Amino acid sequence: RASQGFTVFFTGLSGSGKSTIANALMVKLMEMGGRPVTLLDGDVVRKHLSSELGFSKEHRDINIRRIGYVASEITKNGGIAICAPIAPYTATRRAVREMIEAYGAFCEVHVATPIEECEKRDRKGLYRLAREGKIKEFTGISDPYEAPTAPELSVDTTGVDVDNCAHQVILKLEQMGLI
Ligand code: GGZ
Repeated sequence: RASQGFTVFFTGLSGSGKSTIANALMVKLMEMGGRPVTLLDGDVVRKHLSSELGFSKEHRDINIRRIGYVASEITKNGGIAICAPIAPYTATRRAVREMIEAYGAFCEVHVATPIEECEKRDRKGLYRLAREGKIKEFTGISDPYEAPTAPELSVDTTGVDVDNCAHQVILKLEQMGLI
């Protein structure tokens, strides 16, 4: 059904461009009107829903399941949820997919910007701190990132502007019959 709810779930390294693309996508979807759009961004969720959690595998999994639960409720009620956490573990992403597909569609988008590029940008200085050992368990440096093998879409932000990436997501959603 064209009016069913759905979730766009971005996954990728810190600094890969998830939040920026997610924001641009939110604006585009809001402009189209119709369903309400809710953005569940990584840092915002950590501030409001997961402030007690750290970055162990266990805590990351709890964080992602919380995001998945909220997104599944939004999806159930016919809305659009856009999630943008790192979500480094395949099994946890699969669990979230199953939770959401019970109520609507799930579009996983791998923001596959290579770590070299993310580290070169280092917009928040976190890669440097991770290299210096001042941040432990940092994804891609001292903690795993299991890249998705079959995402609905993969985008690389190297040398490509945000708007182009968000547009690729829009085209995919059209192709999936969701918008
Ligand atoms: C990864 C970390 C870490 C560690 C703090 N590893 O670029 P950012 O800053 O704004 O986004 C990252 C964010 C990751 O939170 P998520 O909730 O998306 O992670 S997960 O899905 O794994 O639960 C980064 C910052 O928090 N950050 N320490 N050790 N990223």
